[in-house]
Amino acid sequence: MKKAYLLLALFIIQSAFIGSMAATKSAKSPAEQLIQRLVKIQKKGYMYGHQDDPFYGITWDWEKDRSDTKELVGDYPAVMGFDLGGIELGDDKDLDGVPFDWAREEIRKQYERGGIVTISWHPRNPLLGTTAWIQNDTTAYNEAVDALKKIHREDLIAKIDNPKNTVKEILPGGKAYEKYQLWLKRVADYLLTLKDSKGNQIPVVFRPWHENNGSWFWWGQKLCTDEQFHQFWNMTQDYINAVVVTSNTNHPTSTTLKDYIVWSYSPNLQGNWTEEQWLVRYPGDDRVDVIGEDAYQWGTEEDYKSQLDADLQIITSIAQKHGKLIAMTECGRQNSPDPTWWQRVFKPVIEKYPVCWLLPWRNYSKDHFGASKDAKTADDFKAWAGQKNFLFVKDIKGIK
Ligand code: BMA
Repeated sequence: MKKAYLLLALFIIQSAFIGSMAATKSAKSPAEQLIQRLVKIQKKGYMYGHQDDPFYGITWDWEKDRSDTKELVGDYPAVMGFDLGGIELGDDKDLDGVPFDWAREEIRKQYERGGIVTISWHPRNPLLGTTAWIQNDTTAYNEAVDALKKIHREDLIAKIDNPKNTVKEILPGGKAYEKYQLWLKRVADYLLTLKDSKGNQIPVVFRPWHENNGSWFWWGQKLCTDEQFHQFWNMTQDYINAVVVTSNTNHPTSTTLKDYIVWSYSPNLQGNWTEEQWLVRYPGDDRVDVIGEDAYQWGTEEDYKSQLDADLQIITSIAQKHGKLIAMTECGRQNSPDPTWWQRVFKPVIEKYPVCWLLPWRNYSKDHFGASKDAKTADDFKAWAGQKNFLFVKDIKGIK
């Protein structure tokens, strides 16, 4: 009898031990695993990313199974970018015409081929109903104020919604608070539908409130205070993170969206940051895992190179001190006027820093930034893509 009890006790202890090992193993959430994977990938090189890659290119649109990247270099981008602009209103297409159902399918395909998914969001203005871009709103507001002043109706000015108050008005107690909560629900509802073929939630990088050091979006530098920006970021993140994920058979302990989202923070090219300045609106180490920036060449080549270099130096130093990854979250030269741009201008700067990925924006007929056989930069890009440390999806597939 005693021996039987002893055996039973041993069996229980052993099972508990194995059980706890399994628990420790699965205790890493899919988001944490993705971060670990990104760290490993970064040691091998930098990934190519592209916005809206499977939906349209320079000379085609809305055709299935096409990709400007694949048609040029024979492989898909390692990172694919998608946007949620429009989901907040319940639209079925995003602001660039991409059906959300189709995007969901491409997100699944990209995940299942071993690639990485990053999602941005250009929501409308929740106070005014206009676009994410603030310029037209501020112009209209200023014109209305001038007109009212001319007829001496200063009393009415306070009653017009000032676009500069958008962030303030979506915080608790603000006019657009309820509306913004609904918008967050719609974003979370869509994120919850991102499942693999087995029904498991797909981990993604989410990158809201980008380019916030500029003042062209309603969440920009001059449109809210530092304090408001932090409250706004935190409210957005806390809402989404807390949403419960149901079908998670592979990861039973990963029960909310927090476990499936890698948060990315990406201001715009600035050129003269100090670390202290950069950190003022940084959401914090417990809130962000990938820091980066959006850096297009709009001006001269010399300015671009020196600004990019200066920014990457600052960002790299911050990333090293804070244990973060860095990425060029948007980049490129509009409509590729210079056939040698990638390797001559961009690459030498990028290669000085531990960039995990670089993601040129979308390619469509009027406007393009990414690689394509239809761009003047095709040969230059193709040559660069042949370099061992420039990674496309097949190069990262095996890195788990
Ligand atoms: C901008 C432009 C716009 C587009 C937006 C969101 O940079 O490309 O045309 O609507 O990004 O993708």
